[in-house]
Amino acid sequence: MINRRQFLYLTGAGAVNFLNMNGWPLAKAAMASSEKNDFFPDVELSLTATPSEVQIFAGQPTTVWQYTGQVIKGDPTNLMHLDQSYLGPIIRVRRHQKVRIHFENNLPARSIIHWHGLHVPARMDGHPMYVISTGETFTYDFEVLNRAGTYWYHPHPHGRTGHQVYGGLAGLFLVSDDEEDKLDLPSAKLDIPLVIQDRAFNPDNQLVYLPRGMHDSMNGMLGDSICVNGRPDFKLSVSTRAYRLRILNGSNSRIYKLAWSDSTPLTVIATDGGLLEKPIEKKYVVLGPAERIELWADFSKYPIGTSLELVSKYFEAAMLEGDMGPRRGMRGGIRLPNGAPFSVFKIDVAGKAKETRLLPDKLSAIERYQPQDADNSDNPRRFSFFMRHMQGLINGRTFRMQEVADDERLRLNSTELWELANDNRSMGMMMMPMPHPVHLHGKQFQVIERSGTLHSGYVDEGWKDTVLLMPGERAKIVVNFTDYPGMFLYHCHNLEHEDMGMMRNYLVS
Ligand SMILES: [Cu+2]
Repeated sequence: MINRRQFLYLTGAGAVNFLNMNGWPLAKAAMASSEKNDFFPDVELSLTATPSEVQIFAGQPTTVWQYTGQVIKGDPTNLMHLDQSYLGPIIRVRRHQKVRIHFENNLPARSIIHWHGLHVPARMDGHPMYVISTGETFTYDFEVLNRAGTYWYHPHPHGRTGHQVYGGLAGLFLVSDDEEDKLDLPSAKLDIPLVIQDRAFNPDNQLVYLPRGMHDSMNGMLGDSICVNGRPDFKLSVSTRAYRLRILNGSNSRIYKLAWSDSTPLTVIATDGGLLEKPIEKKYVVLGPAERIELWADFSKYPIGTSLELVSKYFEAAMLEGDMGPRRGMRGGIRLPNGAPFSVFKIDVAGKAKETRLLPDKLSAIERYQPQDADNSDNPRRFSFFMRHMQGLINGRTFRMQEVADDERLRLNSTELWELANDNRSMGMMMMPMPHPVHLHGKQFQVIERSGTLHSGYVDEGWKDTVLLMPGERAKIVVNFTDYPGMFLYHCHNLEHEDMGMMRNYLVS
């Protein structure tokens, strides 16, 4: 079905008309029009954000906010719908495809979509200054330049991102490419998306957001129901063969310390920005909000009837380093605090497979950066993340929509060394210790150095767009700003911290 607005657009009535009908200022529409002249999409999709109901439990359905999608041009496999889930459809495209996505806002709130991890022009990145109101449409045009990997999309309206993502607005954005094809990794039904999110439900099966107010917003939203693909009772039935598990931590604030219940090491094949050079084994993997890992999970060694679990193990979420010694942070009566152990989902080994695939020794080629590769290697740009007086701060500054400070201005075509710090102490005052997962928009970077207590659970071997900093931790990253001038965000991806202002712009020019 093509609605009237799309029809006008497709018949060449012109982008300006289309945009003006949606109440955009003329200057913005004209700019969009000139950009569109030479853009011929391979894939064209519509994504609508709308209030909806999902049957999660027996009895009353749960009211959610949901993305629904349609393929306007392309292949039906460009969108994969999850059954009985509040999550949006999985977008599947190939590298170098040109993608046009019409985002239609049917929510009773302003919103905009951010393509998390994708390297797209500033105007296509979902900066909150581009929010649209109820009934309006924002059209995204971009070429997919990213490597094959597990990316995702979610809303980004300032001050409401936590609320909207929690309500159900999120989906995976999977990219494949020729390099990945050659590996012949487990595909189709053996390639399993797993979006892990915690939620709190009231006795009427409705989502509860920040029930304890201020204390909760400092910790962030922490629910006591662990949902996988939108289901609190998620179970995976597998046969005795190898699977590719794509795991996204889509939680607002929860950190997972993932491990197999039988202590088999995890075999990690990819991170935020796609495949690693070679598989690596980990006793456990620590995954902060927004981070992704892909696992190679071979069940061929298990007898039929085996039950396994992916678990999240205990860790100390609010460790104070130095002379204070370990101490629990403020937890305000949260039933399942960050660091508490639980089962994420169950796996039943139910079927016998005739054959299994073998794990490739080499997955990809990654050119590793050294600190001296950065143009500012003797003088890293330093960003310090902390919370004070209910305000999220980066280098002491909170978010302002259009503001860029001197130390946030970068040169196009530069390679930069950044030092990110989670500071417990600022100006001699003791700050409340809390983790900060730091995300850069529009870029994949490399983590070249870091400190920390959960160190052995970090996978820093590949490309990343989000790096978890536990209290007192620091990480050095190298980022390359070779193209796409303009204003992009960097922020804490604890969504409540982000909404409290722990977000800033960087400007590439
Ligand atoms: Cu934070």
